Amino acid sequence: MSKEAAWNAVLERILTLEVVRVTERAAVAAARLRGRGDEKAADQAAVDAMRKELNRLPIDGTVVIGEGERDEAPMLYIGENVGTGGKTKVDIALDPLEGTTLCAKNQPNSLAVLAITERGGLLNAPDVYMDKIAIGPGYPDGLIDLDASPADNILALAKAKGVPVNEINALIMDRPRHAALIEAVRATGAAVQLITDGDVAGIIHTTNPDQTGVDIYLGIGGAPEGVLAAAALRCIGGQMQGRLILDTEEKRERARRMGIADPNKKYDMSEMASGDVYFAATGVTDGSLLTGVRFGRDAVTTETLVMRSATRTVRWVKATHPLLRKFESE
Ligand code: VTB
Ligand code: MG
Ligand code: MG
Repeated sequence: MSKEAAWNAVLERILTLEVVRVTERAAVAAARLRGRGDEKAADQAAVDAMRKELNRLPIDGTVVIGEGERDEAPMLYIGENVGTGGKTKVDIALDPLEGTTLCAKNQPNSLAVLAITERGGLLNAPDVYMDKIAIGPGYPDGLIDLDASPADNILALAKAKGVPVNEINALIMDRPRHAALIEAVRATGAAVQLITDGDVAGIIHTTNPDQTGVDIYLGIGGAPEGVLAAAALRCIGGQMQGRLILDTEEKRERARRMGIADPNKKYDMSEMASGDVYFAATGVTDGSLLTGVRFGRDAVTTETLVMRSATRTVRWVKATHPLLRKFESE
């Protein structure tokens, strides 16, 4: 093995823990502003913190899913270069505070989220809506399909799981745009669990139904969040499809500029996130998968889910941070 290849092999392993620092720091920053009713302040704190820590990573990184275009987002904008540089050229998808409203109201499942993969490995999605469907691992390929009816998907899932349909629980965001979808799922006999926000967490929940009670995710949410969720599922396993909702000429034009030729394309998980994907999510508020940040007398504790697709290793990193100052320093 050449020296460079050997270093890259080491780096690949180190990166798993390095990414944890990034989401931990963003989560702690946001958590300090939990429950204050100020989405913007919490989001900004998470963005600042994530950026500082990202810029310490020994990578030549480009943000491809970020906080928006350069003119509308001063930091972590799409195209921003992060890291200390070097030969490890990667693309990054991030959401320093996924579920800003959840954080502002101190409700479950807001997360600090980051995904890293090789250059070109992430769908460069514009910030529009995406229609999504996802299930966890252990089912035959192609069991669910975005173009099948909700009833067909639910019935196929119940059959494959070997349970009556009324034991299937579908997670859907509570939005007027989902009225027909919710009705169609309920008509099968399945249960619908409504969430106000946070479909990255929602989709990850499908990967562990015994713990979360969620069998399937359906519905329309943010496209950036869709790419992040696909990156997570690439690591844990599961199935996901998404389709951008490009319902105006302006959106189609924005998508074209980002390299999307077919506005109606149905993307599967690997078309949204390919290569060796690293994914980390730290809980900001408590959730069914991750405990949120705790501010104790002598230490801050965090819980992070970190995974790598090449090895399929899934780690839960519970960290105690006695040195509170480290989160304030440059
Ligand atoms: C979606 C969803 C996110 O915000 O972007 C949602 O993907 C916004 O949806 O997880 P609406 O425009 O319908 O409010 C989240 O729930 C939180 O960022
Ligand atoms: Mg955000
Ligand atoms: Mg978000």
